[in-house]
Amino acid sequence: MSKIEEVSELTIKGKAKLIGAAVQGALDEGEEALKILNTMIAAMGVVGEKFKNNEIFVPEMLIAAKAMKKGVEVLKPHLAEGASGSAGKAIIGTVAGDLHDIGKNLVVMMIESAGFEVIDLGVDVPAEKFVEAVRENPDTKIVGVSALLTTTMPAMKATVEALNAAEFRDKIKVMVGGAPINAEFAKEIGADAYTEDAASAAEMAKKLVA
Ligand code: B1M
Repeated sequence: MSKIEEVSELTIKGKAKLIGAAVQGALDEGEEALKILNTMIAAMGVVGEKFKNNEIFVPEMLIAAKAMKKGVEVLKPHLAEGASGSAGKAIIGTVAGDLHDIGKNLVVMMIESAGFEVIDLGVDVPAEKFVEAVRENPDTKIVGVSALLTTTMPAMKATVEALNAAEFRDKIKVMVGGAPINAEFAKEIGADAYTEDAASAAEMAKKLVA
């Protein structure tokens, strides 16, 4: 089995203690960091399918997520350059009722690497907290909102609506993303941009503040 296949298997099985060495091994074998990351994302897709088919349950999803986080820690220096903060300030969080943070963390990492200073509000963030965070940081240029559940899409709508109603709206750009979100939904709720993945979120953030 190649190291990259091992990374996939260890993610699916949730082997957090072993995955770091496998990721390092894949890097040492010359695999691209982005390919290793995409392998882990695909493995999480397998985990999601298994959950959907009742082959595994929430605890197994959780340990797979822990393994992926460990793997990403090893990859991080190879994916993201040092943050400079020179591109401006970005505030990012996962909406109220939603605890998924792996995708959001990748967005944070890539946007930091694109030169932004990022304030990460974490998960389960109420709409008002996004608004307050911008008020506390009036130099904010980008607000990124993530949602992973169809059931938390209304919370994303409420968050974007709260931001749209705030006095600072013309000073920020609102970006949204996450597996159930698409460009049409983003437009419908009044966000400025939707992107499919973390790398394109960073590209878009740069474009929006240019
Ligand atoms: Co959850 N979960 N989960 N889960 N979970 C999904 C999302 C699900 C699709 C699994 C399935 O059924 N196939 C399903 C949602 C179904 C739906 O909504 N229709 C689901 C469910 C149902 C649930 C619970 C309700 C299960 C339950 O309790 N019965 C529950 C909800 C808890 C809650 O949030 N209130 C739950 C819980 C969990 C865990 C806590 C156990 C764990 C999360 C741990 C964590 O994040 N710390 C978990 C996991 C791991 C998953 C799967 C398996 C993996 C998610 C993931 O990290 N993917 C997931 C299945 C799947 O995704 N295929 C699943 C990898 C990650 C890199 O991708 O987050 O999509 P993603 O991020 C991408 C893009 O979406 C994008 O960029 C990233 C890639 O570059 N992106 C943005 C994300 N945010 C962005 C923001 C942007 C731009 C792009 O701009 C701001």
